[in-house]
Amino acid sequence: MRLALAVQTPDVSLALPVALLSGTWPEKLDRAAALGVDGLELMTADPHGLQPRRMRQDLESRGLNAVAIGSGAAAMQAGLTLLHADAAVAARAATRLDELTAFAAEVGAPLVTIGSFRGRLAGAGAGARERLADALRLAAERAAALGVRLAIEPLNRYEADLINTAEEGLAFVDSVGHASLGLLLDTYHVNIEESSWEAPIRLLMRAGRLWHVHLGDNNRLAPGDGMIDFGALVRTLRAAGYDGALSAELLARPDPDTAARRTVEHMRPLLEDA
Ligand code: LER
Ligand code: MN
Repeated sequence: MRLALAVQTPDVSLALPVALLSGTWPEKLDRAAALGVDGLELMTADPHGLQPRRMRQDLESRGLNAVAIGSGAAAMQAGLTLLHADAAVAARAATRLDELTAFAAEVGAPLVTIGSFRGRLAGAGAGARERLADALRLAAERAAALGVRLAIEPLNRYEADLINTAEEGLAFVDSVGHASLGLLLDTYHVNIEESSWEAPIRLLMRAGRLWHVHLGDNNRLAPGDGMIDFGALVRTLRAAGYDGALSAELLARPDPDTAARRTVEHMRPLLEDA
C-alpha cells in the first residue's frame, strides 16, 4: 500500500480544511518528498490554468506520483455539484468532472474521487438519483476512454443524503453498471456510519470495487491523534487484498505540515510491519 497526502493545487484559492502541506506547489512537493510519502492526492477546483504534464514531471523528479484527483474543491470553491438544483450548474459540474478526468490522465492519476461533489438529493427534485446515475455512467465512459476510473465515496449522514455506507455505495455503483465506476472508503466516514471495519472492506474488495482509501482519525485529525486502531485497519485491508493508496485527507491541525508529519510517523511503521 502506498502512503499519500491530499494537497490542494495552485488553482484553489481558499484554504481547504483538509489539505495538507504548506507553501507553493514546489514547496509542497519538496516537503512531501522529505517526509518520504509515495504520492499526493491533488485536490483541484478548475484545471484550466494548470500544466499537468509539467506537474507530472515535478512529481516524478521527486519520486512521487499523483494517486488521485479529488473533486471536493470544485464543490467548495466553484459551487459545482452533479445534483445541483439549477440544471445549468449541474451540467457545468458534469463538464468539470470530464475536465478533472482529462487532468487526471495527463498528470498520471489513476482515478478521480467523488465525495461532496455529487451534491444532495434534497432540493434536487424528482428522479435525482437516476440523473446522478446517468451522469456518472456517461462520465465513467469518457474516463474509461482515457484510462481513468471514477470512485464514489460514502460520506457520513451529516455531509450527504445519498450513499452513507459501503453497502449503499455498492448498490448505487451496481445500478450504474459501468466497469470504470467504483468506490473509495474514508476512515473518518466509515467510523461514523459502519458497524465494523471488516464488513465494508470485505464487501467492496469481494466486488472488486475498493479502489482508494482516505485516512483520517475519528476526530478527523492525523492517524494516532484519535481513537481509530490504524494497525488493525492496515491488517484488515491487507487480509482483504487491498493494494491501493492510503491517502491522508484530514484536518490541517495544528497546521498542515505537522498534521502531515504526524500521519507519516504513525502510518509508516504500521505499513512496514508485515
Ligand atoms: C468530505 O468529508 C470528504 O471526505 C471528501 O473526500 C469528499 O469531498
Ligand atoms: Mn474523504
